[in-house]
Amino acid sequence: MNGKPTGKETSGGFEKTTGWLDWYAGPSRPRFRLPAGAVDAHCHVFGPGALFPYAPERKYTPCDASKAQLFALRDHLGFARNVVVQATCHGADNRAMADACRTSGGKARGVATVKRSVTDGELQALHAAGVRGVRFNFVKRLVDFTPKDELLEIAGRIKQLGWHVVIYFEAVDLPELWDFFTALPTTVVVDHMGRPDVSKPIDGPEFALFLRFMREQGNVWSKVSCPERLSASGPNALDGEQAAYRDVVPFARRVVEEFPDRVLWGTDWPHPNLKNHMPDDGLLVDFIPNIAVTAELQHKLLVANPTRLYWPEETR
Ligand code: 0GY
Repeated sequence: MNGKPTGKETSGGFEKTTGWLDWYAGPSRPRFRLPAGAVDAHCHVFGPGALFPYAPERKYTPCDASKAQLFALRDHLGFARNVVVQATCHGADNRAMADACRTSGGKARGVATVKRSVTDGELQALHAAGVRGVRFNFVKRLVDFTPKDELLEIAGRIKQLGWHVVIYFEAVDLPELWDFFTALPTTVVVDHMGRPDVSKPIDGPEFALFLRFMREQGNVWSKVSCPERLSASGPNALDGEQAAYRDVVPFARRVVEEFPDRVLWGTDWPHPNLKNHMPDDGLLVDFIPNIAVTAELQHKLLVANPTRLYWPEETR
């Protein structure tokens, strides 16, 4: 990519949501050298709409972001592999995500969205493509409610395949969702630390509940991703001492240091639903050493943990 805004015009008759920023086409080369085998464990592909149409029930229409563009970003940043997470704009139509995994030469695994009506054969086909998890989304601006008994039934079925459940929710909703989350029978991966409000104190009740959730539930992991989504202070470092997205640093660092074996990191490219600031993915990579401050923590976050979850056959 490197400055060439190729393929960003949404095609296939879909017009992208107004105000939505295009992803950053010329990311810098990170100063932080990722360890060998590093995995970008949270990213998406969007369409292209002409090939893989967006879901009728979607709440936003993104700009196209193809697998070729994702793989170019992977190589540019220095990641070895990707975990491609089904985004809500594709609903439960996993074709774009599965195609990216299937054609990645073993360099991508995926997380799908499925309905109760999914057949065992369809689950097997997703497994063969590289899918290792399902995503349950509770962010109200993104999805309509799916009954919890349907989700529990799906969780029970995908457990048989050795998959896990990825959950996405806002911090204020954790109390209401607690009983459901703690009933899930698989490994559970939380997107973006359960979206803490980083303007609130790190020792306040909201984030304390999230830490308690991870502490009490040994099967719960967290992505310490998306500073650009959570930050109010933004990408500009104040001076040489203070990092970009500095208000997110203590939250992410706390999670990494308390649960070093249950954390993952991802770019979240192509950054859906950002209207004020579109991050430079190279600078996002440079954020990592602020939250994982030793080589050992960085290796767990970027290599050992995602490999254990998504390529378990390599760690047996
Ligand atoms: C993310 C975050 C968002 C969107 C989605 O599937 C999605 O549409 O996850 C968001 O808008 O916060 O992780 O991509």
